[in-house]
Amino acid sequence: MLTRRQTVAGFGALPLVAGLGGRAEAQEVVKIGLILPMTGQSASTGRQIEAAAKLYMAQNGQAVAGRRIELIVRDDTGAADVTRRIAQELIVNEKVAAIGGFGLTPLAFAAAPLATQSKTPMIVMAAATSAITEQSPFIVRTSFTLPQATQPIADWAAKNNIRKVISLVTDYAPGIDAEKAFKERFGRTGGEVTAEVRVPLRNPDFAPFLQRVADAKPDALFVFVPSGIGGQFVKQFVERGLDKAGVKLIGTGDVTDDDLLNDMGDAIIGVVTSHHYSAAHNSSENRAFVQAFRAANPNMRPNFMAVGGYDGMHLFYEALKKTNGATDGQGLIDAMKGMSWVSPRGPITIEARTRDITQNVYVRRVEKVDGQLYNVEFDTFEAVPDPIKGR
Ligand code: VNL
Repeated sequence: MLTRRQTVAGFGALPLVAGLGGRAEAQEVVKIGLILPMTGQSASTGRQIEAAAKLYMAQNGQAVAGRRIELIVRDDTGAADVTRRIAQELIVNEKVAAIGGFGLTPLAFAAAPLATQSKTPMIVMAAATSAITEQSPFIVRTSFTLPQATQPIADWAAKNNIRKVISLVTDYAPGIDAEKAFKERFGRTGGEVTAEVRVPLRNPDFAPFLQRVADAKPDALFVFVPSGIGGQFVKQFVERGLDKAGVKLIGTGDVTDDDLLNDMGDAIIGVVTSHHYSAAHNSSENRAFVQAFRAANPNMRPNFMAVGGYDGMHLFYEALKKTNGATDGQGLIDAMKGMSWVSPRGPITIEARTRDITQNVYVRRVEKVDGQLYNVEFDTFEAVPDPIKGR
């Protein structure tokens, strides 16, 4: 079933082996290197993406366009200098066809110049500051952007009699993106952000900030904290009695991350957030994804990081099919531009101009379903591009 071009690209370099040994040995290896925080504060992001990437390969096979895909996973511990060193090593020594992962914005920024210099496609599967894709023409993104995820919750708040809001975000680029997007969008509808609070990324203590919120008694608290931190935040929110004081908690779905949600306790029920993925998303694609993910990883529920990793692998596989197995960086990136498919999260597109993702953003409420806490979607904003860069 091979086309002539696949035959040339896949087997041409090893004619003797192909002649003697048959298919398996004849397949030239194509490597993709994932750089992820597997330890440290953001370790759950690394675990989720690795599990999803491996699931994708188990389901779709290791052979693409006559080439054998090899996945390399390296731990950057969440430190940008380590990300940069690993990216260099993977590109120069391992000769990977693409790098992927990038658990936090500063880590994506650290690797971007290397992607440009070496013309290596860089698939951002987690980090979500809008400006990331502008750091290199070789960057594509399968996660989301904070402004994209934030606007729907601002609209929901305005429609639900929320007038005065305090925003509380983690003090780095995606938090600033969320803070600005919420204020701008909520302001358009006559709502008011009465205070903007920023907490440190490393080892945050929310208590002093939450005390300020308790004293000010806004209608709602808008929050962005990165994946992995939501549990600590919610615990302190409840300890301060804010859930009972009538301050509604709203935010992007990072705070009610599926990886942690079920351990947050019933105090989290009723919290409304907007995001691009929930493990409870009601589609046949998602039910199959969640079931397979759980079968391969007992005691783990896929979160939005997992779906970013799964789709990132799909993008790489499909691009390699389009190039008939050719791995030059420009060819692969061009193949990725404009690609659309149905992900477990719903329909998505990698915009050709921005290389960023357009996707549905859902408004969800935490509910108990069969004794488990889930983000249950009840409204959909369809095909939302990153609002800063547009289509
Ligand atoms: C980022 C954005 C990281 C959203 C996250 O979790 C997140 C980032 C680690 O761009 O650093 O949920």
